[in-house]
Amino acid sequence: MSTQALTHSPVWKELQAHHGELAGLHLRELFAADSRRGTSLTVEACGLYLDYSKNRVTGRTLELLLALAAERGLGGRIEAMFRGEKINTTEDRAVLHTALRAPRGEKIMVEGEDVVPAVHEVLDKMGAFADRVRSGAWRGQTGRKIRNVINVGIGGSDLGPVMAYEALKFFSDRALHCQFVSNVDSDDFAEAVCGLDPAETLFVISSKTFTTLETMTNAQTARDWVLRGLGGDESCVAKHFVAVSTNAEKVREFGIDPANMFGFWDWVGGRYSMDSAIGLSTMVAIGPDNFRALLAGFHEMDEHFRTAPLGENLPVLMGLLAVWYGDFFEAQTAAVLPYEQYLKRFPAYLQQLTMESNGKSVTLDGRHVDYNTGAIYWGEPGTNGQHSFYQLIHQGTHLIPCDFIGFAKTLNPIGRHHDILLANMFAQAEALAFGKTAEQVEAEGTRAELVPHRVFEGNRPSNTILAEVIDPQTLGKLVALYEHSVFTQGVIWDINSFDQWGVELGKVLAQRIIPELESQDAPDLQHDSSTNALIARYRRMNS
Ligand code: G6Q
Repeated sequence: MSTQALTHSPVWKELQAHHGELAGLHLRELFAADSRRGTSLTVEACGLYLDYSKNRVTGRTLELLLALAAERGLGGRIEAMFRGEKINTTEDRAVLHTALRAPRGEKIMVEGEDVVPAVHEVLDKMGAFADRVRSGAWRGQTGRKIRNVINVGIGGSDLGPVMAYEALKFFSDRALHCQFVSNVDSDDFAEAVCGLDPAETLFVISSKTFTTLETMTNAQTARDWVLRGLGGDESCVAKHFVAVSTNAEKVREFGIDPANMFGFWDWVGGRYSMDSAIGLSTMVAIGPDNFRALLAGFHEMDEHFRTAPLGENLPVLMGLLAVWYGDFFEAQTAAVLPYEQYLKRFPAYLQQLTMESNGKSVTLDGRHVDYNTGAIYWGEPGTNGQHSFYQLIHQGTHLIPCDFIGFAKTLNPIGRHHDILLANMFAQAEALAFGKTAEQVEAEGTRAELVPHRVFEGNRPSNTILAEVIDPQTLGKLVALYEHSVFTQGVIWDINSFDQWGVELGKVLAQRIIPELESQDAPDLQHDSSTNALIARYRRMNS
């Protein structure tokens, strides 16, 4: 791989010059100049159709971006990840979420050991457990069937499972009521268990480390709630709690039978873990076969990412376009707009995946970057967003590249809903790209003073991803698409997309402040004047 600083590379400089030439060009002109643009700037792979023609790019842009990828050694870096090299250098770990979805029989070596058999052993154990809960063979302490499954976890041990549960609700067993508790805010726990009977409730404590403050606090509260509800006999913990963790000792200490612990490995990063045992609650909800289909979808996209030429590679193209906007157009944010209600938590999931991965400002060898890295990701499902923030995307001063995600078919065909929904998605991408000129507005007879207010400049870029229907396999493909796009961006920026040191400082400071809030005697506060005053006021308000 090139060790030359990114912004000094000849390709980078060419991209800068090219951006200067292209910045004044309108998408209207690009489309007018090439009647085939809308079909040629597209790629179809793994059942996903990506239309990237409404981006501010030409053939030359793509050539240069692909040259940049080659110069940064993207192909070699992809191989290194799949091979299990320790590319997470600051934590000295391999990055092998791709091994979690490798088919039985494939070989992936980590420190001399093939990890694929162990992956399938855990999946089989999860499958047997999920079947027992779903069939009613697993009973609570009083012999009652489990009706409520509550995943307790946070960050990577929550966002993937919640997103997948919501996305695949159609495929879930409706006799089971699934809940997710993540926030240390007691409101979260209280509302999740409101009206539930502990005798019918199973908690899945999902924590890689089994030491995370929020999760352990909620797990302890859950334990108390179950014990209180079931007469205080400690033996009920084994019937109402299972754990997903890499820390067997802590799990045992909590009172969970290690036979009911589902393991994973340090080469699975939290935000890349929804397809590991962290997906246990997802599997209980949708069943082992659907979970396997989800994994098959992930794997199909993995293979595409690994083998497709860079210019026809969905995650690579999306990653390079993100670099193009972030570094050359100085776009600060990117919107993800699923026109599928089942994907309502997908933007929240992507926030962690993208921002915890690429929100970095030093290179792999510790030098401060002199270019933009990861953008701010956000979004809401369509059409709700249209009646909220789309105004700013259409007429505001910020350039916000958008990803529209839609499906040809709905799982709930009712009347005209789906055609109306998709018409809106196509219309928004069209309006953003082409806008409406002052001449067009005038020709409609608009009063002169209103014309500037009703002009849409257009030239707002977007991708459109169209797939057949939201199902387990497609969800796997979509998530893997974004995972690998994030990796592509990280490689170009020469950053470690797999650590998250930025979350540590606040955790440490909170541990210092907790006793200052709880102590009986006034603490000797040694923070800055603002933090001191806030703590003192909080204490007064609670006295
Ligand atoms: C993700 C992060 C982080 C992690 C949570 C929960 O990549 O590592 O979000 O998932 O902090 O950690 P535990 O699973 O260890 O409780």
